[in-house]
Amino acid sequence: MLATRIRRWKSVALATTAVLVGITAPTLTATPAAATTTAYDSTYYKNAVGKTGSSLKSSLHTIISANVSKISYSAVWNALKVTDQDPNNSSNVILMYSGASRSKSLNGGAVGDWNREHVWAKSHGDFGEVTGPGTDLHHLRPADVTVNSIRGNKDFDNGGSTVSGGGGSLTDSDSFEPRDADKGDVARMILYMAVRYDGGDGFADLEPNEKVNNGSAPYIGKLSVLKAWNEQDPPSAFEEKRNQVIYDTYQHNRNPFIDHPEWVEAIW
Ligand SMILES: [Ca+2]
Ligand SMILES: [Ca+2]
Repeated sequence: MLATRIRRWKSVALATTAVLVGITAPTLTATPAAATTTAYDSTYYKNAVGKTGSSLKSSLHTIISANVSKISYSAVWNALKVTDQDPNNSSNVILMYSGASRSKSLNGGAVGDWNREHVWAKSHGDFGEVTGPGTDLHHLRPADVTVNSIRGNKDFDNGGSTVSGGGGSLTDSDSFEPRDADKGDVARMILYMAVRYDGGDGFADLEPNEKVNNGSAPYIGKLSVLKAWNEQDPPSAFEEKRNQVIYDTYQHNRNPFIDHPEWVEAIW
């Protein structure tokens, strides 16, 4: 609650500034994420607060890997119906990339359905759909079947042509750019995965890099673009709520970059 309250205040302040200087909010000018205080700093994050660099990353890895409940891939369907519920229509979920609101009952594999998008493409590190990174709700989102297929296993970068039904997302032969409202979400999910999976649990050590065309290597690019996206699109109430639901109800771990977006720059 504390984090939400402070961030709402920051959003108001940013919007006011944008109006004063005569530009349209939300601005896409990247400014470093301000340090945030959350209700979890003296508890969940107590061993990480005050650290930077590899020391912070290592502390966060320990924190977010401890006492985690893992769910099966089939259980992901029902979990997403809760974590990604449309705040304005409890029968629907909000889809990644397109931003569309679609009936929860249209989960499946046909055109017009929504399915389970691995934002960290499951081929990058080849973890598939087995319980672990393949079922980690912190990077799984409902997405339109067709848009999900267009994203495929592409790395993230700016540019390309318009994705049909993609809500303003762009793509070219080797990369995908989500619509503006999902840019920060993508960045924080990718960087969560990099901290959570460090090679010690039978899965690959996932890490961001500066490339596209990473293929099946356990990397996702481009880090510099993801860092900019984290700043351009700060955590929303929707993103904070899903982090809380995953923590309270499903996995009992948090995405530190939703709570503390400034930790992206502190590590990378
Ligand atoms: Ca967002
Ligand atoms: Ca890693």
